[in-house]
Amino acid sequence: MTDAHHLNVDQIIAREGQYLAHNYHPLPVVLTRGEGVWVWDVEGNKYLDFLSAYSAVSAGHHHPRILKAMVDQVEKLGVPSRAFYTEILGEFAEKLCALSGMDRMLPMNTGAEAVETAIKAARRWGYRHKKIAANQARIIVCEGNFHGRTTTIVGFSSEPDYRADFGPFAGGFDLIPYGDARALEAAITPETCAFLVEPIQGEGGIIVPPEGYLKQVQDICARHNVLLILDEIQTGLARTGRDFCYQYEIDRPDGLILGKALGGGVYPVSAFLTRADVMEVFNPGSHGSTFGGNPIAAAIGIEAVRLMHDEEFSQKSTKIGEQLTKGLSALQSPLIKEIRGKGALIGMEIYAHEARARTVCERLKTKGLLCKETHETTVRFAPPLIITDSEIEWALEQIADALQEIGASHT
Ligand code: IF1
Repeated sequence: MTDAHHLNVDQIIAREGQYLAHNYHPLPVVLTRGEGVWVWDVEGNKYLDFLSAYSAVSAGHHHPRILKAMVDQVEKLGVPSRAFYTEILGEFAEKLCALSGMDRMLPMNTGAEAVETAIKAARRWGYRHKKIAANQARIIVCEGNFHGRTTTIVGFSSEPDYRADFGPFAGGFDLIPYGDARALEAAITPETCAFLVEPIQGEGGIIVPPEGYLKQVQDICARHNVLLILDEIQTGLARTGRDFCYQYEIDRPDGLILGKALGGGVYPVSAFLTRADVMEVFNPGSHGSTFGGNPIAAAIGIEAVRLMHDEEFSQKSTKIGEQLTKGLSALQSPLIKEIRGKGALIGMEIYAHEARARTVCERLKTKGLLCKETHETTVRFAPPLIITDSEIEWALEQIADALQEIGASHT
């Protein structure tokens, strides 16, 4: 067993290759420290984090208020399990319900667990309130969806790579095109209990639906007594310029799924929130999690929400989005097919015949900017919401140079 301090980058990467599953294809950089919007690799190179761990690090790395909340709590009480009450979990639940307008919250850890919780709640509500025949409940989802990696969830993914040879899958899901409200109405049957959808598809490529889509699907769901459940694991908590992305169009959904930034960039914290009549389907013993709702998670979640308001992350996110979109559009690069997104969740689509998004990310890494491709042609930009204007300007310069160099290498 070799101590990491005596291995060089290649040896560290090789060791991951030898002892870990190859379920990721990371950029060839070995990170060792993070502070605010900056991260450092083991060779001392500094990088601007333009991915924020897929929006989990909205508050930046190592935010002092998050760290203090975490340490203060863990020094008092860490993980007593839900076999007992704690004073802080109720405070966390009350805060999230007040923030979202939902009645009740069920705390979990990862996003996928909160999505699975929502699926269980919707189905049981379907049987016990909508009187759907036993085991016939159906949930409508969208092509291009990403809701996590469990076998239930990948069972309704439209992405072959996420599903291949992981079957047999749970049934009861119907796929419709994203952004098409009419397709939703056409797909609803008496057995439909819920419509599960992302307000903006993240992994799908930062796909923003047509204006008014959420309002339309909310009206359709209400008319057909179908629960509108929004997965805001990536779009939530100020990432798109509002506390929740749905607030651009509607008051509140019937169900809301949160994760990522709820954990302050240091801890897995997720939650499913919904109406009282839906959440009451859970009785003691019907659902749970060893770590779900532990005091450390609650303390971090409370501070993450406080921080979001105190540091005006939604306003910052809007400004970041405006500056980034304006700057990227001004590049007038022949490689850029489209710039899309909302707030600080931006996708830059590259013409497939010009370059792969991965090539752009690899070139940006050499310039000290870290971001990640999604699929072949989209580069995802999601910087921490504490980033400054000048840091964004610096990032835009690196992006301009990278696109210029890649373009030039073609001629
Ligand atoms: C990976 C990206 C992927 C999510 C939404 C649920 C989950 C996610 C909208 C599940 C998680 C992560 C997972 C990670 C990469 C990243 C991701 F879109 F954010 F980039 F994959 F699509 N709903 N997204 O985005 O939450 O269980 O991971 O906590 O799996 O590669 P989780």
